[in-house]
Amino acid sequence: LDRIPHPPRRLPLLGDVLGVDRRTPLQDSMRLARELGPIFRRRVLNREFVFLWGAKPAADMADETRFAKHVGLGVANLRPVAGDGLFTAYNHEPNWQLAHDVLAPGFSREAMAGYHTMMLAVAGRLTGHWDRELAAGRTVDVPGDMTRLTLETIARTGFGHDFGSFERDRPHPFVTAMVGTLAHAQRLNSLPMPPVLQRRAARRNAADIAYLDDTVDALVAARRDSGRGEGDLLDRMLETAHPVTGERLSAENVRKQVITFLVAGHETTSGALSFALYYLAEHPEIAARARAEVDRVWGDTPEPGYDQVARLRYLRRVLDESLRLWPTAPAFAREATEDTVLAGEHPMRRGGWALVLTPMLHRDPEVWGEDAERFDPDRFDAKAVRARPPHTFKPFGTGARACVGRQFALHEATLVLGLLLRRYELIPDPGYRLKVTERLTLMPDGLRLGLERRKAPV
Ligand code: MNH
Repeated sequence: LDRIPHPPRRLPLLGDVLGVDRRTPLQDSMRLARELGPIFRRRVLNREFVFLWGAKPAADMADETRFAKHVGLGVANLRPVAGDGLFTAYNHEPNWQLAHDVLAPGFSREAMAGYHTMMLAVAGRLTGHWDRELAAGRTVDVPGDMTRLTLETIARTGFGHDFGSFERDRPHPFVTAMVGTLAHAQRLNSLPMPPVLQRRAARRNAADIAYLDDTVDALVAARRDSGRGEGDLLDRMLETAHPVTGERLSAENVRKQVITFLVAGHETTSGALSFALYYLAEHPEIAARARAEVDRVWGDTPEPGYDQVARLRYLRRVLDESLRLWPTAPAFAREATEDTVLAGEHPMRRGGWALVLTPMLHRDPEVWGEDAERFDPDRFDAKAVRARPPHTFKPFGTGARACVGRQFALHEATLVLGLLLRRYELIPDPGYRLKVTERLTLMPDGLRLGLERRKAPV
């Protein structure tokens, strides 16, 4: 550990807290990464954390025979919210394997094709809303509207539920409570707060969790009363027995899974869509190329089919490139499952762990070149991808505990970006400078875009 660099001015007791801001732990770590190099440590109070982002150590940590997911920091802080749900479960908890085996088929190709029509219906509510904003001469609230969209999408496809987000001016209380718990989990890792504030925050957090639990309990009770839904995730959670053991998810675990999917299933996708729209508006030539592809692949069909989304190759690269620069779940933790040496250099004890800083891994100049900060979707054309070493692009984490919702998120986001490009020209606000807010996930703060209806196609 001693050989790993840390910030030069370390305070007694408090640790490495100079120049850090409770609201931007990730961007502070990115700054430190640039100063200290591919592997470094930070101390907060008496706790020492190792961060890494160099392509070599990060790729080594992807080795599933020596490393596994570590439930720590932000993820561990979410245990009171999401319990032993898929995202926050410890590797050894039996409910992880059980829920994984029962729920993974909910993300198969067939299942996804079934969600497609529901995704289209929700996207129609977004364009309806944007048409009205445009008619009223207003700009649109990108992160707010993307959050409405992705929450309604996961609620509908997962649980047959409608939060009415587009009919509300303010976010649904479920979103407010969820954002509250995420921000709380993030604050717990950073600078200590005075006890009075700590107690107040803990009370608020308990109330937020109670609200999430109550909302979900009502949703589940309604389903139990009404019988089967449309073959969605909730049906799966309530009815499917494990293919081998015959075991089912307990009622308490179902509650934690529903919360997990409602939270994990929308916040990150909303950020990914928002960043992609930011870059598309900033780069009209890239937007024009993506739009031409949509016109070519979709023609004038009013409703693109499931397969027509996967064929938007260039638009997918736009999305990948956005997730490269701003992976909206910006870090994941890995622990050694045996005594080992990381990247041939750093001895690690079994159970020792480190945080992989994805936005910096995605900017390592040795992999991405000296212009790594530049937005360029062609980095993801097939030839460039083949030329890169493995494990250098990790927006969805790695290994057995990687994101189960990956295809879901990519399908939803590509579909929606295609629909928006086909319908509107995006007009950036010349005064806007990208500002990233953090609440465990990332979001472009205050991004508003002007719209113009396209004249020619649909
Ligand atoms: Mn998702 C795990 C990123 C969309 C449900 N997700 C992860 C991890 C990352 C991640 C990173 C691994 C975290 C870790 O190692 O600790 N997820 C994303 C991103 C998007 C996303 C960047 C969108 C873009 N995720 C979604 C969607 C869903 C979802 C959509 C559900 C519909 N994610 C999950 C679940 C897990 C997860 C559940 C935990 C999987 C497991 O551990 O078995």
